[in-house]
Amino acid sequence: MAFARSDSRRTTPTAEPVALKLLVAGGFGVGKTTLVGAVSEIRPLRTEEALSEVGRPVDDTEGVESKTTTTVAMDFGRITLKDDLVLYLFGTPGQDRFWFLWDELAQGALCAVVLADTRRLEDCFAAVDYFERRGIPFAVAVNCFDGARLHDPESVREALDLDSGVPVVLCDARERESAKNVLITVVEHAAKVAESRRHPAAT
Ligand SMILES: Nc1nc2c(ncn2[C@@H]2O[C@H](COP(=O)(O)OP(=O)(O)O)[C@@H](O)[C@H]2O)c(=O)[nH]1
Ligand SMILES: [Mg+2]
Repeated sequence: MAFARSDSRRTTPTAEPVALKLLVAGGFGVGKTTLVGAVSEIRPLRTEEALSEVGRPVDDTEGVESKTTTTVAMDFGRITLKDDLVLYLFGTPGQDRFWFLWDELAQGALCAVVLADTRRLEDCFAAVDYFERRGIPFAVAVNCFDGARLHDPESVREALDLDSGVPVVLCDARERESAKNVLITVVEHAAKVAESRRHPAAT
């Protein structure tokens, strides 16, 4: 599991925080970069590149027409959830042609957030499938874009054919508190999953 202390030789239980790695995944233009930027305490490292004319036919911007940059490698941010818990956020690249980066990014990840846009729900199928297959605990966060028809979490769960234990929450990726709430939800879920894996009989 992904946790590390800055000095593992330290024996006294001082306030060295546990650092966890969390992935933020989902389709192109769903709000991954926005979410990482909204919660990060450090200036998020972004590797955005202007959408090139070459990429235009494959980068489907329908519904996000104002989007002029795209993440080619990843977003990176950090948030202290509690004094003793720091999350390192890695936004995955949303386009299929960057799939080769996912396995590298997923190394050591405790859990993941799959961002979904109900106008293009199918865009997150691949991410859901990826985390299910690898047994990485995840939550689905529906980014409620203005004008998007509001769906209740249960219908999203049904449409994505999610296990009943997978949290589905609504969020606004631009709002720090909303985005933070998503992160807390998924970390708590991951803790529950880890616990049930340690004690399978108890669940
Ligand atoms: N109205 C609205 N726009 C959003 C929201 N989240 C993201 N956006 C916009 O949608 C576009 C795509 O977001 P971005 O974070 O770059 O998507 P990414 O490709 O998943 O990283 C950007 O222009 C954002 O400003 C939201 O909750 N509401
Ligand atoms: Mg992005």
